[in-house]
Amino acid sequence: MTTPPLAPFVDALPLPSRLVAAEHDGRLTVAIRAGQHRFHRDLPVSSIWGFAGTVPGPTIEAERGQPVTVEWRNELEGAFPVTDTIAPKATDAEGVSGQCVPGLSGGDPSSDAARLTGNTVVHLHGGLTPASYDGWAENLFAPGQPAVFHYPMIQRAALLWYHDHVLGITKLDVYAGLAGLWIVREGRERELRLPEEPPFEVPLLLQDRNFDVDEHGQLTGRLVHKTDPDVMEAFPPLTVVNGKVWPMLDVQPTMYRFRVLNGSNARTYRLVLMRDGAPELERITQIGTDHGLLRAPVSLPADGLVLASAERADLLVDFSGLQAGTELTIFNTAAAPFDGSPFPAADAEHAANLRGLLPYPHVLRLLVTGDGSSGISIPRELATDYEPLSSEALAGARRRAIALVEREMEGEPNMLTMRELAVAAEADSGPVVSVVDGAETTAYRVVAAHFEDATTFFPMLGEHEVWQLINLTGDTHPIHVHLDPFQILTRRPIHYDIPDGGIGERDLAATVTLERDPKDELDHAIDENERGLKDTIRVNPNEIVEIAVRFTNYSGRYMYHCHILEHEDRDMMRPFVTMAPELMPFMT
Ligand SMILES: [Cu+2]
Repeated sequence: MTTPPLAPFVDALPLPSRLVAAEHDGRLTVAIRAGQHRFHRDLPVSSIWGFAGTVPGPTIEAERGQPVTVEWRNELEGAFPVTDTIAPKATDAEGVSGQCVPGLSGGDPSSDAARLTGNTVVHLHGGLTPASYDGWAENLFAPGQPAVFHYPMIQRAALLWYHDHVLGITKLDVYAGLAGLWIVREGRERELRLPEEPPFEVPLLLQDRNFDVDEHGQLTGRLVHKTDPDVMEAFPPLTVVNGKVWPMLDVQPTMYRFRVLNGSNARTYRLVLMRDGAPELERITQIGTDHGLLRAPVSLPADGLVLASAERADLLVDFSGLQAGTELTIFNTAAAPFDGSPFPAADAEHAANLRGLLPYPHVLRLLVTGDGSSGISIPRELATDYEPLSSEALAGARRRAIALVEREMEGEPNMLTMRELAVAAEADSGPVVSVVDGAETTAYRVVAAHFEDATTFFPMLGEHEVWQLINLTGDTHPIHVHLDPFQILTRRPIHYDIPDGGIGERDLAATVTLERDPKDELDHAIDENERGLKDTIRVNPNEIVEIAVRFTNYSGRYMYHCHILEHEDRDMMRPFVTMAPELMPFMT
């Protein structure tokens, strides 16, 4: 399609440095600093902002039940290292999106971004963290201001990640490099004899990046965050794994454990392992998801492993039986913006799609070296500490409904909102959202739309709730709830009608029918690998997803939001306040 601007598979996959909490008595100091990073052998060094000044930041390793205190020491200084721009046109004369090529595509560098001075706040994604330390998006610390956060680590073993969460600029700060992995470990995983630590446990942080070019068209290494008038999310063309563009990893012919996180701003990946032009997904067994182990291992979906922004997968990958010199490659087949559309795994090498903002499907090359074989068998039973919840078991649970809505804006990027719905009273006048489920129709009205609207969700600690996420947009949104994990209950097809002018600044008029649209080609199935403890769930177009949440230990003000960072920053985020039950009589 187009020649890659950089040679794929020439740099070795870097492994982030490890910061093992137990070796520091649970007390860590992480400086947040400007730094220099080389994303590819043939690229000049890039200026970045990173934890410990590195991309990615160090991987923090903690043990379940052993609290960790981190002094996040904001030492950011100097100019903001990313050029933010909106290309004036979505495509060039040949119809190629500016997002698929390096450079600014005629866009002006944003002067607002250039003025950023390093206010930050750190959120541990997936952490069961007291509200004070959860990284509320407005509780910032400027350079020089200390932040000491306590993480109790009373939670299951899982791959978490920490990243900047500043209101309105998370997309820029994370893009600049402010992200790192955090692994919680525990005895159960050791009982199962799962690989722990490199070389056989390999973290893979996937991100996409773009760079500026000089007057000769040569890549400069300067990070570019570019959107366009048609697509408000950044979908940069180059896939970066652990900070390198299209790296390669030597593997022995044995069992590996890949801990995969999609840390991209907006891009969803659908990963397919290929050898000699054919998929070898059967080499991969998924044992865990966002909040750790599944109850039993599962195969990947036939099309490949889908991970939207912030989703994680714990994979066992069996390279045994492969001869030295064998090459395998992981490709991404997901077009952007992602809408759930399928793509056959067998065609993964040919998934490049300029219209789908996927000019290069390459992700990672694996080269088998040496010989040997796997002594590891995959346990049949994994987690024993949770049960799947049924809708029936939750019949009496408090229910909440949220409509995901995109509002077209003239001359500026669209706004996305999570509109919290309440059952309309008889006396209510004005627009309503009618949800038609068979013979039953429920009329709702919007009670909150914007981040700064008053809080309407006050879940009680210890009680299950069912949240209904109703997607009234054309794209898949990965919805993330802070604090405790949840389980997906149902994913149901809908069709909907929004009358002209139905999407107001706050009001919403729509009719949502729980029936498949005849033109809808998605299967709206729940994948086996989603039936675990999740903190981020994909809500596809023409779909209602129901999740069961239960908040446990910590009272306070938290956030839930779309994890497409350009959406989160453009208002697709809302607060909720977890409450101790005995305080409820005092809340009116
Ligand atoms: Cu979104």
